Amino acid sequence: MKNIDSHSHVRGESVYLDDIPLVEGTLFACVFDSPIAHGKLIGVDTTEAEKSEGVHRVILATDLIGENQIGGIVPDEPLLAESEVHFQGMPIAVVLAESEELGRKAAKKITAEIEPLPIVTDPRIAAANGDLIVPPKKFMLGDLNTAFGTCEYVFEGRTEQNGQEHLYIETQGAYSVPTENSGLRVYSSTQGPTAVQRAVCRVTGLPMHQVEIDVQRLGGGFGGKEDQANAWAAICAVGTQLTKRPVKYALHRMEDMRMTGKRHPYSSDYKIGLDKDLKILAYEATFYQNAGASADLSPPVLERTLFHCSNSYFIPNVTATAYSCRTNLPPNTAFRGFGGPQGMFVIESAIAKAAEELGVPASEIQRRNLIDNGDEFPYGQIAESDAITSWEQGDAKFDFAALQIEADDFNAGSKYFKKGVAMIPVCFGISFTKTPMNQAHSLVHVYTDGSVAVSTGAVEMGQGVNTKIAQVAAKVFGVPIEAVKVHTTNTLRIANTSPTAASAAADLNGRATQSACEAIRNRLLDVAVPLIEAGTPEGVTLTDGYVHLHGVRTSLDWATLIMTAHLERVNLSEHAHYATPGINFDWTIAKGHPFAYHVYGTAVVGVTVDCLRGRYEVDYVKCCHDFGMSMNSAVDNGQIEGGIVQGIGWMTMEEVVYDAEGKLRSNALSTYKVPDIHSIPKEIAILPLETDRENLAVFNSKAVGEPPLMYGIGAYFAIRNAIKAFRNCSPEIDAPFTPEKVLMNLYS
Ligand code: MTE
Ligand code: LUZ
Ligand code: MOS
Repeated sequence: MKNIDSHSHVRGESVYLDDIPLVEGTLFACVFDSPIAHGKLIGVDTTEAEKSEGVHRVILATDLIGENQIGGIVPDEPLLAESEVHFQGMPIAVVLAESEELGRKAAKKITAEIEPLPIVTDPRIAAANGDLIVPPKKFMLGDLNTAFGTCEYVFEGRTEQNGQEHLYIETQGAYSVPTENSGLRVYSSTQGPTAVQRAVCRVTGLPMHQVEIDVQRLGGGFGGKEDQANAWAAICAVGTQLTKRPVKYALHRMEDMRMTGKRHPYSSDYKIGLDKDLKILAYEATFYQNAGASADLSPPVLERTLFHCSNSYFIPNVTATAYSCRTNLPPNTAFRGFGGPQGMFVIESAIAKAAEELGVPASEIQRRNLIDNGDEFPYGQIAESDAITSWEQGDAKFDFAALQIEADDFNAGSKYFKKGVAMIPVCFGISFTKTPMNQAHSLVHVYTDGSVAVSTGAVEMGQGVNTKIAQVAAKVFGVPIEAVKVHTTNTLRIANTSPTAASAAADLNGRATQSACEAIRNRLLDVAVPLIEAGTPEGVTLTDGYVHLHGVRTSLDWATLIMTAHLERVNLSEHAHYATPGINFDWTIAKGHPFAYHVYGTAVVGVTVDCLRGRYEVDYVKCCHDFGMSMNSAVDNGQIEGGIVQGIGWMTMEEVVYDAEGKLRSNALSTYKVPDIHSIPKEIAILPLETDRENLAVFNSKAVGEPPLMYGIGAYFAIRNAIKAFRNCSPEIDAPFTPEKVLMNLYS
């Protein structure tokens, strides 16, 4: 089944924030942001801006009626700078003008007097200065020190990983409209309507019942709108509160790139110990996360780095320590994988290094250490593992050894083009690691014509969650998908939402929808029983728009059943709640069972490097991926393809560059290169892993949003292997592998 949005997308009829018709009197906001990464804010001069054509008013921190604070986890993030600026791009003032253009013109006329303070952009320097966002976090399993003593081989090293710009096609934005008695309706391009509602309430001082947040869909979020949509909605809301007029702000691309945070760069140390059979006995990792100037979501991102520090491997003795380091960069934030990819990259680096030193293929070490059923993760959860099955089924289908031989043969006959192959197993935990976030609601109405309206807390951002939710309702009611409409995500219909994140939106909101629909269905079956003279509901089902008895279609159709139920005064609406059972985590001992389940997979990545130019192509990514039982393979395969390409982009060509002054140099699409149609893998092959294990996913269809991104890590090591095929060397592990870096490694 196709994504239900396909038709309106290709016709340009899908509604995004910028398509919402404007109310008369709308003002347009534009932010004046800090030109300096760190300093004391002495004064802001807005006189010229206020005199500028079309300007209605300029807002400063001192104008706020509520609190000047939007930090969701740690209260360390003012909406508008008050006494200090912490990063280039930090909002200082907001111009409200009669048009977008006039607002931007006026914002340029604002000046700020800032007394410079020292700028730190390196997380290790921040850590050395003791400038941490939260106290360090640690995971421990077994006894590391004793274990290292028993190892045959021990290797140590350091890795660097850079950030990643989300580059959602739709930039950040919001539109705030006054409602009666000082209320607000805010349209926001957010993954977290409730997060936006909280931020708006905090800065305006309004109670949450006065503020409605509405989200139709996003032109992509990728984690960048889990928390960082809040500021723009808060700015619009403050504007409306102070002027009683609607206020809109849709960021330009360069504003968005400059002012918003990205994936966290990490600098990490590792130490890995193996026995003579290449079993990893001990692993120590220390992660320095570059958090940026305020906490944002850095603490849970840091935690997920620890949760995934051993990727798909069982290692009996692990100590992993993670530091969230405060620097003068825009606050870094959620990005597909949420710190997991960063943790996995380091263990993969350690394995690559060990393999290189020992002169064995990395795949030998990878294969021998895959986590098995009953093994323990460093955080105490016991694995129900498909790591080995995904490797074996992938091998049976794609023949990993043959792919390596093919590359070796090619390399033997080619001087300036070299092929590299790398394996990348992936294991990703599904659930918010903060247990209370794993809950959702669904509101289902069946109207008297038989059509069905569903509202949930899930936000559609291209990942197809609305399609899956419509499928759930259509399946439970036995009606065609066209009979179901999934409505906007709205805080008046669905309260206290968790953000659409952690790949869990379809699971949480889908299961809430399933139980709402089942409650209505059970009432409908009671209505149907006497009509079809069934005696009991036993054997009565709803399928294909008809009531069936023991699988045989009766003459009672869906529309008649609904009308009859209504006339009998049976409730045709339901509001259901779902909370993932059986999960918990205790940070005082750093142990628990945080994940409903894990998603497993194994990919093989092949690349060809042009050793004269440093350029490369990804020839293929072939994966055996654990979907559980996919409820929509078109949507799920799309997620795999998109995730892989995004992961490869992060590992290869995408390069976020800040200079020593904390200024973003890669601040536009001319200086920040993302994969395009020419640089995507020539082949992506997806083999569904066949298992029939029960899990907590909706209809056993496992979460798919984030895990495939990590297959992209294979591209990094495949390129590294190709370089090593050209020249006997040991390239530093410093991602991304841009063509420039490849060229340097080929010749220096
Ligand atoms: N796919 C598209 N097209 N656009 C997106 O913004 N976000 C990803 C993933 N796939 C994203 C996407 C991220 S970061 C997450 S957490 C999941 O979708 C969220 O949606 P889900 O929980 O419904 O999988
Ligand atoms: N967001 C979050 C996430 O708040 N908690 C998580 O565990 C998480 N995991 C992945 C992506 N976003
Ligand atoms: Mo995704 S990083 O959980 O929004």
